[in-house]
Amino acid sequence: MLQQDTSVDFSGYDEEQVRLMEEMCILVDKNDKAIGPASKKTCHLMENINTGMLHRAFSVFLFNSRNELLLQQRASEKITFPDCFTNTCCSHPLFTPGELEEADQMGVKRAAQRKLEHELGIKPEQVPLDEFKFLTRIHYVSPSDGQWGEHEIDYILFIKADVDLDVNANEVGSVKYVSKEEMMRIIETAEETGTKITPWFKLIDTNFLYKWWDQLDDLSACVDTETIHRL
Ligand code: DMA
Ligand code: MN
Repeated sequence: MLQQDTSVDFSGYDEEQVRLMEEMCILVDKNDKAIGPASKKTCHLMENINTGMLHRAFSVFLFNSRNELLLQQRASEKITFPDCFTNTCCSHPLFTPGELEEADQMGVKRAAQRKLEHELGIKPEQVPLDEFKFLTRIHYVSPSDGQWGEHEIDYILFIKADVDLDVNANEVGSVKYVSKEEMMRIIETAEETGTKITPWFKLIDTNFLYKWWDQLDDLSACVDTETIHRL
């Protein structure tokens, strides 16, 4: 099952994004038990995903004090799902002691804080670790193109914070705050407007987003730390 990549032709891809493919992600089993490290490249090759390889990820949804969601459009440089619109920030906890920590989902919260700064320039003090609300986990698989794809257990983190942005153009093409009604409209009209949406964001939108959005000021009823939703 722990099949490694042999040779991958990275010609034509962005040099910085190719470098980030060397990051060490956390392989997990279907119950989200950590079973070892593997490079981001290894984890995202369809040839490995097709054998069942699965890794841990997170998706942050950041809302401002007007309850608007910060959307991002992924940069054209991204190797998976370029130019797609998605939630505020997504990535992977790394195979390090700090980001492997499972108590209170501290590992994924640390990774979220790290990537909000890397992708969007948000300073850690504007998104304190104890302000992240872990809601639940989803397990999904989705090809990106022929060679690359996702197969993840994705931790959903909500945070309410008014933040200053300094967008990293290698990661993010554009950003936009949207109200719930604007979000629904973007999704409804995506086909006619040619707006590409990431598969995980579509799944979360369809299954959970609006009921959670209605309870932003008290999310306690939305927390489900036990279930891994297979979508
Ligand atoms: C991976 O996101 C995580 C999910 C939930 C799809 P990504 O491709 O944006 O990761 P990274 O920013 O590390 O490239
Ligand atoms: Mn992934």
